[in-house]
Amino acid sequence: MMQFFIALIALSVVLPSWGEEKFYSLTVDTLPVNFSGKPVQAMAINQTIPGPVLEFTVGDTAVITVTNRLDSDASIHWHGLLLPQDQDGVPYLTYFPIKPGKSFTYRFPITHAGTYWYHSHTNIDEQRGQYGAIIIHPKEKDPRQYDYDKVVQLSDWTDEDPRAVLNNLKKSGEWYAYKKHSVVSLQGYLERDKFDTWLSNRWQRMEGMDVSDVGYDAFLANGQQQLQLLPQAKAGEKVRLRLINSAASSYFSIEQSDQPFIVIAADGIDVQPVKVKSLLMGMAETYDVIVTIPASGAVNIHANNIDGSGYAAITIGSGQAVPAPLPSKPDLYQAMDHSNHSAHSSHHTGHAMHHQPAIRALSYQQLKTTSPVKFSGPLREIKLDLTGDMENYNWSFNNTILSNADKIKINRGEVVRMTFNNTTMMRHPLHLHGHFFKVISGNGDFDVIKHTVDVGPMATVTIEFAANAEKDWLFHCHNLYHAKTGMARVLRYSDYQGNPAFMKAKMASNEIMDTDGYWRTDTSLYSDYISGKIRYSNYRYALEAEAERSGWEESEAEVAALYRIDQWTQLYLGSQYEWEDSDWEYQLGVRYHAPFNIELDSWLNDDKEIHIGFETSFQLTTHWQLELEADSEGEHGGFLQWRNSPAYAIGIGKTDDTDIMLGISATF
Ligand SMILES: [Cu+2]
Repeated sequence: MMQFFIALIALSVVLPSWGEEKFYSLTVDTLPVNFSGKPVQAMAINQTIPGPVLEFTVGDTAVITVTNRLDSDASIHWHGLLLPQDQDGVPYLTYFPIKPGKSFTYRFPITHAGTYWYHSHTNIDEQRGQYGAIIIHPKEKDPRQYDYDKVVQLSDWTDEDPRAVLNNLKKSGEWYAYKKHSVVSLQGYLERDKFDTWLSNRWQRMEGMDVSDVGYDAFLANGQQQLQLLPQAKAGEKVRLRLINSAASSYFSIEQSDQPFIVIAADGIDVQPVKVKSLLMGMAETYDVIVTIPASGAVNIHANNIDGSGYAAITIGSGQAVPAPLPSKPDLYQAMDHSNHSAHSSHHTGHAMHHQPAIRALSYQQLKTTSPVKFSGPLREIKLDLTGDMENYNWSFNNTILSNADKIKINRGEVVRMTFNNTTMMRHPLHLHGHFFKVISGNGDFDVIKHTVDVGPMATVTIEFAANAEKDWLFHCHNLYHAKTGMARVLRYSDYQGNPAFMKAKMASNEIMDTDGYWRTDTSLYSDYISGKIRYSNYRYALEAEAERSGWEESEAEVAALYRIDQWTQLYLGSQYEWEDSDWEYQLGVRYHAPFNIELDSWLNDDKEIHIGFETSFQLTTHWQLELEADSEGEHGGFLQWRNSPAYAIGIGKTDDTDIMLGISATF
């Protein structure tokens, strides 16, 4: 803890460089990998995934040269380290990205001990393999007893290009439901005798619970699905595991069926030892735990993705280990009652405990610092709603994406209290660069100190930190797909003017922006009906072009420009051409995603009449979907489709102009 105070004090003045220089050289390059049976090009650091473990001792000066051998920009951020702002490694905020073929040498003092990590902060490249661990040893020998010290760095792997993953999520937040086996259907509700829950969830415009976004091909511990550690370890020996969740969008529950874990540090900072059965780890969190090798000679640990889609296995020692629990499928058929907190696994919400609990899953409330930490200074309060939805796959704070938001101004010397109110059904691990904060959890001066905090569905979490640095620091959700679509803010020390050259360079770069547009194309080919629709949209605007030929005599084409007012409402200006009357009609309309998941469309034509249409679909079973549409001009249709992927379906359908017909549809 003392080192931590020294770090805080050191950072309040301009950081001096001192101590022994410790050199590392990191090269970012492509690497052919095969994690799932499919050969893919990854992006690796020094040709390994994860990259090398960097070790330092408090008092060292880190001198790290990063060379970029990719044909795109690179950057490395030192996650959890307190360091001078221009060494933080966030492109266009703290420095310029490292261009292809170029190098950048970081140089910063190592001021606090613990388990940390480093990763790319460019686009979603971290997902491709650009991460590694950092161990910082205290100056004096660690008084805690253990025989071995090992890093276990967890991650998620997809064979798809992460940019394609993001584009798919933009087509539909449910794009990966088939891959994750998490399709929620009416049949599922009925089987659970929950028809009323289906009704009320649909009324709230939700089909079911969302636990995760992406469908992954593998979950890795130190780059392996089955990690074997320390075959030489003997029964009774103690292993310090430095667990790091470097996944891009996966929460892991760390579980075993043997001896409990003893947690000794969270996010690098020592805590009073606490025995737990399991730990929930949000992206970017780290925990140091002591594991004792049981009499069998081996222990088996699973990092289970909380969406139930898979796990990474870690076996320590040699012998017949008791198998760790397999991932359990979350209940996706819960009522989306926003006041019903008990419906969600709340590992982290700190309700005050009145009696010592049995050994259970870790909560922040169970974590206490080893010595009291007090911040003093004028209080600044910042309230952020965590906002977003799977429907449009937009994520933000206070319904405003990073590029549209003002910087959050703070003054040096203040105590900054941030309150997060999660209005979504997803967990968000929020990370603040350059500062540690207290998670207010009922332990007063002993509240746990962290750099990343998990905020559960519909939960409220408060943090406090001492504003003792300078310039700009990023604050963002560590779900990389959420951060990239806008769930981020810049905290600015009010005496800093910013560097306009950063923004100029960013606009000229190929950095993914939260204002970027994404494509979606839908086509249907039925025996008596053909349609094609192409859509280009960003967080606010959309352009659509659609052509339809029904019954081989009625053809129409439509173009529209849409403006999103809020999550549910879009205004549009459109033009429609009908071959029958061979004329163009202009339309001014509103689309509203109404309760019960009904798409309402109301528009005014040149005929000065108001027209109304509706469209809805029902996921009847895992594979069968029913789509219905009708409008006030008498057009109507229904399609019953079978699908086993978000991209393709076969079906039967009928419109007012056709007989019953067969066909296929595709989305890409
Ligand atoms: Cu998030």
